Amino acid sequence: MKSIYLIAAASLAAVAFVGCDQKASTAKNERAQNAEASYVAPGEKDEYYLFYSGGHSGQVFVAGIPSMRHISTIPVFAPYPGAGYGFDVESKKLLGDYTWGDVHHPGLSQTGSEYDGRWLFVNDNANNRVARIDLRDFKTKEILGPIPNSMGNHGSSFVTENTEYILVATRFSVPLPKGRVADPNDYATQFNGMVSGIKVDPASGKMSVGWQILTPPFDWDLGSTGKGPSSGWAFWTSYNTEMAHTQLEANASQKDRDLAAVVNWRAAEKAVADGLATMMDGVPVIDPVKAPGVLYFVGIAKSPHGMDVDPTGKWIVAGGKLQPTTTVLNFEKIQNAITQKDFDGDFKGIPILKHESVVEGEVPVGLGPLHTQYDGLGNAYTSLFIDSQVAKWKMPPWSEDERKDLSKVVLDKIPVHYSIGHLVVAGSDTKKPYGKWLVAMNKLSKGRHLNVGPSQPEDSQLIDIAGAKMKMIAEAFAEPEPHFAQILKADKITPIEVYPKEENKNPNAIWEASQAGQTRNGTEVVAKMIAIRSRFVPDRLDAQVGDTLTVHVTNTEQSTDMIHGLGLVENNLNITIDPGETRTFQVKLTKPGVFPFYCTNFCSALHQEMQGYLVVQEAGAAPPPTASTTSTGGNN
Ligand code: RUQ
Ligand code: CUA
Repeated sequence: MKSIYLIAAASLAAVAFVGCDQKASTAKNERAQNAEASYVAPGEKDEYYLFYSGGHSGQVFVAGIPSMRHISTIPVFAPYPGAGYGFDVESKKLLGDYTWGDVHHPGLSQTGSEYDGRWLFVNDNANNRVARIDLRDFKTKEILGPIPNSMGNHGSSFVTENTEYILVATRFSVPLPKGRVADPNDYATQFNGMVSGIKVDPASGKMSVGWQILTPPFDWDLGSTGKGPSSGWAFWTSYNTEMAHTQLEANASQKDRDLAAVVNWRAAEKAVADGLATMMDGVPVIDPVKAPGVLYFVGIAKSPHGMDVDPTGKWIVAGGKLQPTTTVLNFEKIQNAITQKDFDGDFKGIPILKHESVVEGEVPVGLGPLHTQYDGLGNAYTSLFIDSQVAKWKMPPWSEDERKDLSKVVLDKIPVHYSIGHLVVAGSDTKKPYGKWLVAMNKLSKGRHLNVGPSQPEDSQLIDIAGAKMKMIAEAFAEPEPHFAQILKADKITPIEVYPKEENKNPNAIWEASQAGQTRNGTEVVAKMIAIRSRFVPDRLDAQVGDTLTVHVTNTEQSTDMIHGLGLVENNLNITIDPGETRTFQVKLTKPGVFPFYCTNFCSALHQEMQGYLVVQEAGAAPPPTASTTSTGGNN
């Protein structure tokens, strides 16, 4: 959530008021019913996965719906010793020089505008990256970035209808290419934003920067991709059409409308193919003034935030956080305005579609509308940050009567606790939402959980949207800091439980104790090790100060949940190795001594006995033995 101080100030009184109210959110007679609705009995399983972003924790959290139990943490942009992430060679390489990220908007891969259960993409607002998590094993497989010519990757990760691209837009504008310095006083002429198409290989999921579209220095906010009639298009809101570079809370809120971007990403692809792009930092960059048809603007309600395409692909809804309405754009009208050149002038050469010609209506949903989700039954659900409510309203087509007074299409409101940011309806961004459940992700949730000191726990709430009236069902803690989430039906995927031995193509994998041991080449000491219940083979390593020790550990188990860890005392190292997996760690040895290593992941009754020693002699000591296999393999 961006700092929206104006709103925060305006809402402070209301928040303080409800904050003192200790009453439950549900009536007493409903509680048993509600408890049952979210109850997943011991031994039973949830029906949906909830993947929610971990904000500045840099991680992704997985919960079950309807129980709302947190069931897993997927480390992405930050080390996580619990999964041994960020300590072994492979995951260190993924993280590069960074130890944190700011995860905002997870996006599930799609085929034909439906979730295909292959990957989850997440953005890093802080270090301009996109990561790909494989849903086969729930692990981060790739981190792309920092993306060239791109600063503040907030407006992503928006997946196109067949996962052709992850579309991303910049939150911050800077002088480009990166590294060029210009005076912020020359913001309007020297700074630029960018929309990028991150290409996804359909077979492997591998990402690469496909092309970029140069934009004026607005702060691009949230976006959404088209489908059906709007196939091939994408939409982003912006704030700071004023092009302010100081005190944005006031200076970027001057105009009554801000400009949203209407992007034809297929036209962008074509512009590059037609040679209309110029290379900048290795990426073909399109100047939309020289490639007409790629980018249009349209004015929408002041300081907007969310921009969400509905399941039919006909309507695009923007939330105007400083205006109590959502703006509903009609894609058919957008097409007509483009063909008829029905423009309201231009901004730096980019045509502005005439607002009146493309807007279907502005729905008075309440104060501080941020994000909109859909149930696929013609209803929209908008989070109201200031009102701390979710508003349910009817999507077009509207009757004559409703058009005259759009307050009539607002069907229901439910209080949430408290200031809601994002909300998610199961499958909302697909052509066939699952509906049924809505999760509200709230901020400033003071007093909702046991008092744990100044860091007040955040809060998410499960709302039943199956009936005419929304029903508050359950509440759960959300790790900081949830922004957006995706809900996937559990039966859409079948994650593996072990890595099949025959799939392990790691050249350093070993499966027999007889292959285990260490070798030395100058100051390079390389060991191949087996981890199996409940021993390491070898369980003694020998080296000396100044050596670089590389250890390839293979967990030769093929049974579910037989994970081993390897923590090396006083060397800041902990890896975990899943069944059938080979992981490599490397340490530069700087101090002499005998350093125990031990299994950090409980694996058996003799887990505690799973340990060994690294003997590090002083530099120049008599060369240590080259191999020291002390026991043979096999199960206990
Ligand atoms: S933003 S709510 Cu990325 Cu809406 Cu935070
Ligand atoms: Cu292996 Cu604990």
